Amino acid sequence: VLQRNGTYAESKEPLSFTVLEMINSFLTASLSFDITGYKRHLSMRFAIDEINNSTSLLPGVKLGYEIHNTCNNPAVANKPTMSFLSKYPNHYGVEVQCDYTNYKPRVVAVVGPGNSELSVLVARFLKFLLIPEISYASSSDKLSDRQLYPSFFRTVPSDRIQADAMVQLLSKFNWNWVATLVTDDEYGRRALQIFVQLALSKDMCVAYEAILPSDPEESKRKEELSKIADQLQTSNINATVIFAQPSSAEALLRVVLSRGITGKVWIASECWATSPIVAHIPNLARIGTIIGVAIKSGEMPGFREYVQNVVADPSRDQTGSDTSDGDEQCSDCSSLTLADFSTDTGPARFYSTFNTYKAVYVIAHALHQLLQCNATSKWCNMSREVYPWQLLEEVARVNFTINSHLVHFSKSGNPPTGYDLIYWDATTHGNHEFVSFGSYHPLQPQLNINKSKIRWNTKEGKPPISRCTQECKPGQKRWLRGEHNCCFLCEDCPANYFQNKNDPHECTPCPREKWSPPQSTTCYDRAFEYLEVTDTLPINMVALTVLAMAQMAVVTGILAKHRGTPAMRFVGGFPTLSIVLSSTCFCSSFYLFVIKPTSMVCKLRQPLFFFSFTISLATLLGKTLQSSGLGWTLKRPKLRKHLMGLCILLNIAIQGLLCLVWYFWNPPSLEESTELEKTILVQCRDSSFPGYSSLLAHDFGLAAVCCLCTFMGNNSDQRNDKAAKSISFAMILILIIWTLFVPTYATSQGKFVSLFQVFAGLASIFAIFGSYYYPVCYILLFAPHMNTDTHFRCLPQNPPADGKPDAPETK
Ligand SMILES: *[C@@H]1O[C@H](CO)[C@@H](O)[C@H](O)[C@H]1NC(C)=O
Ligand SMILES: *[C@@H]1O[C@H](CO)[C@@H](O)[C@H](O)[C@H]1NC(C)=O
Ligand SMILES: *[C@@H]1O[C@H](CO)[C@@H](O)[C@H](O)[C@H]1NC(C)=O
Ligand SMILES: *[C@@H]1O[C@H](CO)[C@@H](O)[C@H](O)[C@H]1NC(C)=O
Ligand SMILES: CC(=O)N[C@H]1CO[C@H](CO)[C@@H](O)[C@@H]1O
Repeated sequence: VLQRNGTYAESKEPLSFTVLEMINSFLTASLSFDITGYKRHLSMRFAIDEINNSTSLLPGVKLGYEIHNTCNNPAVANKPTMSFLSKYPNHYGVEVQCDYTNYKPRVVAVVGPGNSELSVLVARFLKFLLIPEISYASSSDKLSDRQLYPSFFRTVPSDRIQADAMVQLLSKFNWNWVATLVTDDEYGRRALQIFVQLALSKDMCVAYEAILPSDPEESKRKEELSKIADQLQTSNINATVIFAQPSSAEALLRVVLSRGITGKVWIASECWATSPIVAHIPNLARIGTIIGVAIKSGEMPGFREYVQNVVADPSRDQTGSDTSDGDEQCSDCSSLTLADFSTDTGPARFYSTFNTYKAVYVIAHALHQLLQCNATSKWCNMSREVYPWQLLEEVARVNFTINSHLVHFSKSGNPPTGYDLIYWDATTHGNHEFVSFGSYHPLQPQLNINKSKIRWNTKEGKPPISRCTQECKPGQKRWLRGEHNCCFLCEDCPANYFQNKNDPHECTPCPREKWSPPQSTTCYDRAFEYLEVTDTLPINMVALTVLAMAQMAVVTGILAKHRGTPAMRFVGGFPTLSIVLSSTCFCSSFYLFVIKPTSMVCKLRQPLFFFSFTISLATLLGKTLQSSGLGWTLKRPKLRKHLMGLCILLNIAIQGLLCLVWYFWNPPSLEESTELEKTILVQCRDSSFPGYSSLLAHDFGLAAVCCLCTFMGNNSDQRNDKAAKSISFAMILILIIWTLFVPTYATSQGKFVSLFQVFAGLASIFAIFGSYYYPVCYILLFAPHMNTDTHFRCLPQNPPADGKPDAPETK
C-alpha cells in the first residue's frame, strides 16, 4: 500500500515520511493471516491520522507512509529497504557521492520491523544514511550496540532487561533449578545467552536448555519436541522459561499437554506472553501455571471505533491505494470481521499495537522539533530541508508523554519501559484471561508483585518448588555437590566462625575481639576479663598476705626482744634479717599478681617474686651449709665465714642470668587471649621456656639441695639437728607445695591462674616461718627454761676471729 506525501501535502514543501511495517499475513510456517500484524498496521494508520488531524503537533504538516510486508523473510525485507535509500520511488540504487550530508533519500524515517533478525538486517542498510529506524517489537540485546546500529531505536525494552525481570521473578518464588527453551533464531539464542549468564550470577542453575526445533517437516518437529518434553519430565524440573515465538511455544505446549505433564510452572517471554494462539489451546491449564512478562502497554482512546469503522467498510481501507507499482494487496484484510478483533480482551488488548503507535509519535515529535513548529502560532518552518541525520539527532532527544506514558531513549536507544507480570487465569470457557500480578521497571531494583493474585494449578494450590536442594539454615555453609551451584549439602559453621550472606560457601572467622556460637550468622563482642583487686579471691589473697606480713613482724619483734639469748644465736642475726627483708619483698610482689595486669606489671612481677624467694632459700641453704657437716668439712674458715653471703650472691647471679636470657629471648608480656568463649582474657603471658620454668626450676633445685644438705649434715654430724630438722621440714613443705603447684598451674586457664602462684608463695612463707621460727618463738615465750645452749647446740652466727669453731664437740 503506497501513499505518497504529495497527495496530502498542504505545504509547498513536500514532506516525506515512510514507515516500514510488518504484516505477518504470510507466515512462513502456517501461511496463515496474522491478525497481530494487521492490528499494528491499523494502529500506525490511526496514529498518522491523529497527527494529521492535530493542530498542535506538526500543525499544517501532513505525513505520508508506505507499508511493506516482510513475510518474516530477510530476502523479502531487503527489497523495500534498498528502495528507501534511493531518491526516487521504485528505484533501488544510491547515486555515488563523496559527501552524503545533503543527500535526501525518499524516506526520512522507518518504523519496524518487529523481528530482531530483520531489524539487524534493515539497520545495517539504514545506518549508511543515518535514517532513524524505530522498531516496535525487536528486543534483541544485540541492537543496543551503538557502534553497529547507530540509527536504531525501539519502543520495547531489550531482552537483557527481560532476562533480568525473569531472573528476579524466579528468585521471588525461590526457583533456582530451571529449564530454558528458546526458539532457533536471533531472539532465542541471544536471550538464552543473556539469561543463563544472569541466572548464574544470581546463583541459579539452568539445569536443562534446549533449542526448539524449527524443522519445516511436521512429524520430525513433533518427534524432537517429544524428546524435549520427556527430558523436562524426567529431570524433575518444575519451572521452565520459554523464550519463543508464539508458534513455537504453541507447538511445544501442545506436545507437553499430550504427554500428560502436570503441575509445573511455565514462564513466558514477552513474545508469547499474551499470544492468543497459545491461550486458545484447549485444556492448557492442565500443564500447570503459566506466568509471563508482557511489555507495558497503554490505552489508545478512539482506536476501537477506528477499527470498527475500518471493518465496517473494508473498501474504505483500500481507497487511495496505489498498486500500480506492483506492491501486493492485502487480500485477507477485506474479509475481516469485528469478531476477529474481539478475541483479545483484558489489559493485554493493545500490547503490541501501542508500541507501534508510540513509534509513530516519536517520529512526529522529532520532526516537530526539527521544523521548529510552534503549537500556539500553528506554524512550522516549511522551507527547511529535512535530512535523515538531522532527524536522527532529534529522535535521540525526544522526551514527551503520550497517554500518560513517558517516551524518551537511553544512549543505546532503549526506552524507559518495563514489563507487566501476568498470570494466565483459565476462564470457564477454556480460554485464558491475562491477570497482571505485578510489574517490573528497569530503573527500580525490585519487582513489585502480589503473589496472592495467582491461582496455582497444582494439587495443593501452592506454588511448586523447583530447587535442586533445600536452602541451608542460617549459619550453615554449602558444600557443593557436583557441577551446579544449586546442589549442595549443608554444614554448620563452627564456633567463632560465622556465615556471611555474601559468601554462602565459606564460614568466615570472627575478628579477634568477637566471638560466635556454632551455626551463627553474626559475631558478638567479647567482654574483657581480667583480675581486679576488688574481686573476692584477690581480696582474700591480699588479706592472707597481710596476715603473713603481720606474723613476720610479730616474729621479728619477739626475736629482737630476746636478742643475745642462745635461741637468738640459733636463728638470729644476718640470716633472719635477710629472710625477713626478702620475705617482705616477696609478699609485696604478690600485689602485682592480684591487680589488673598491665605490660609493666607483667614485666616486673616475676623477677620480683623469684629474686626475693631465691634470697630466702639461698639464705637457708647458706645457713644449712654453714651449720651442717658439709660446711664444717670446708677447712677454710674464711670461706666458711662468708659462705652464706657467697651462697646468696651466687644464686642471685644464677637467677639474674636466667632472667636476662628470659627477657632477651621472650620476655613476659601482656596478652589478650581469646581462648575462652565470649571473653577476651587480659593476662600476663609468662613464656615458660626458657624463662618461667628455669627460674622455677632453680628455686626448686635450691630447696631440694637445701633439704638434701640437712640430711647429709645429719649423717656426718649429730649436732645442729634442731636447725637442720626445722630447715628440712620447711624445705620438704616447699617442695611439696611447688610440686603440687606445677601441674595445677600448667593445666589451668582463666584470670585466676596467677593467684595459684600467690598461694604457693604464701604457703612457702608460712612453711619457712612455721617450721623455722615458730618453735623458737614458742620456746622464747612459753618455755624460757629451754632457752639454753644445751637445747640449741648451735653454732654461733659469727665465728670467733681465730676461725676456731666455738661450739666444742663435747657440748
Ligand atoms: C481526523 O479528522 C477527521 C475530520 O476532522 C475525523 O473524521 C477523523 O476521525 C479524525 N481522525 C482521527 C484519527 O482523529
Ligand atoms: C523529560 O522531561 C521532563 C520534564 O518535562 C524531565 O523532568 C525529564 O528529566 C526529561 N527526561 C529526560 C531523559 O531528559
Ligand atoms: C494482592 O491481591 C489480593 C487479591 O487480589 C488483594 O486482596 C490484596 O489486597 C493485594 N495486596 C496488595 C498489597 O496489593
Ligand atoms: C517438583 O515438584 C515435585 C512435586 O511437587 C517435587 O516432588 C519435586 O521435588 C520438585 N522438583 C524440584 C527440582 O524441586
Ligand atoms: C496518510 C494519512 O492518513 N493522512 C491523513 C492526514 O489527515 C487527513 C485529514 O486531515 C486524512 O484525511 C488523511 O487520511
